[in-house]
Amino acid sequence: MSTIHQALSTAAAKAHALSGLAQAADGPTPRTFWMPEGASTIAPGVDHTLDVINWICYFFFALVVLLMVVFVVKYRHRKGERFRTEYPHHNTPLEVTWSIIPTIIVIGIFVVGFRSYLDIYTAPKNAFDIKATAQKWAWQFQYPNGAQSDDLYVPAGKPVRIVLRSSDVLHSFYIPDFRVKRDIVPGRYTYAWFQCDHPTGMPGKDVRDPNAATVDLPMGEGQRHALYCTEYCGTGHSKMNRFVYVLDEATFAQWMVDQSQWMDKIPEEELWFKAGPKLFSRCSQCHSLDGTNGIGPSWKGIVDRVKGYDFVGEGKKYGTWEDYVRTSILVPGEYVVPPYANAMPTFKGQLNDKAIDALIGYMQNLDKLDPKTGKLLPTLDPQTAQPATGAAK
Ligand code: HEC
Ligand SMILES: [Cu+2]
Repeated sequence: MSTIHQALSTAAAKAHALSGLAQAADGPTPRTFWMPEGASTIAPGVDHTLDVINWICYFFFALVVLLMVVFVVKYRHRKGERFRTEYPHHNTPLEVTWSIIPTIIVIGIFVVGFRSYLDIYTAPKNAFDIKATAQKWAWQFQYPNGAQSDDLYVPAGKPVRIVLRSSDVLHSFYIPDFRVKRDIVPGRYTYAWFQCDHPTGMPGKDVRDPNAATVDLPMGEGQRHALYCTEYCGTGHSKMNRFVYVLDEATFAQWMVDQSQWMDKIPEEELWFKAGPKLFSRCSQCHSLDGTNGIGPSWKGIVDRVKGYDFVGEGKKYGTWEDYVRTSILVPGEYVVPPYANAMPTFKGQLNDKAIDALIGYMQNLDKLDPKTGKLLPTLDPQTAQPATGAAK
């Protein structure tokens, strides 16, 4: 299998190089009428297959329409004529021709398609593994050193294998610019792999245009790649939109280290406003701060509400309200707040004690946060969370 694969992919690479379809060394293949830009090593093969099939279709479309017009004119009914020709029943040479030629074409399509298929489905052995967990309605990416992120960050110039799992329903992992799409089935691991040789740089920096001031380039404008969930069978999959950032190897290594330690550098008492808003972005699809109830209850007034539960308090099931909140995050099904469904995913293994402390502090300080964005109020000093200059303490 692997030798066939190697032989075929070498052949494919040679064919692409010869036909000028090889990925340009200086950047992704540009966007075409049919396809977004092609930023992975398999993109040229996929696009080539599509082109071949398209051109065959154009050819036969033109042929059929042309013959139709010619026949309509040539064999049209003329006055006083009953039949212009004998009605033909059978024509062996013609039938053999229209069976053999399409068969050859279809086999050709199969060969071209199978070649890219093998490229797409067989991850190289030295691939860099990143775990992706899909859940209603978010992605969580985990890196070998324990770092986690909501957007996908990958190293440039080496194969990356994404190990996909779902913690609830079917999802589908899709990066159009990489021509990568794979379904995610609960209770099963699936893989997707790609290699992108062109760094996009960190968010907010565009390596291809260092002078570009804006972070929010429109999709397909080159700075970053869109990542979607394409399992459109529930209400929220269409909101699982994220970005892929491709970093050169040194930047990526540094990013992974920083990302795994981002909370360690923040002092305990500053966690709620320095880490809280970022952590809350993982809860905000379901919980609001402004009193609107969504998939889950709003956090407005959560501390008082929770303290009022009859199983919270000294000597009761949860000794303190913090205990209850902590359990809600790690074992959400243990107490399901009526009238809500048991729809919250567990964050066990994803949020450590420090992160949970940050969220508890966050809930205690909701009056200092913008209820719409979940960020610290702009009137407060971002370093101390105290009213900015001059205000009395
Ligand atoms: C997919 C939606 C969803 C996400 C994401 C989510 N939750 Fe929830 N959450 C719910 C639902 C639904 C409930 C109510 C049912 C229950 O108690 O399980 C709930 C309940 C809670 C409760 C109990 C509230 C109460 O009034 O008793 C806490 C605390 C909580 N969530 C914290 C979090 C935190 C912290 C995060 C982010 C790290 C988060 N949730 C992310 C859906 C979600
Ligand atoms: Cu999904």
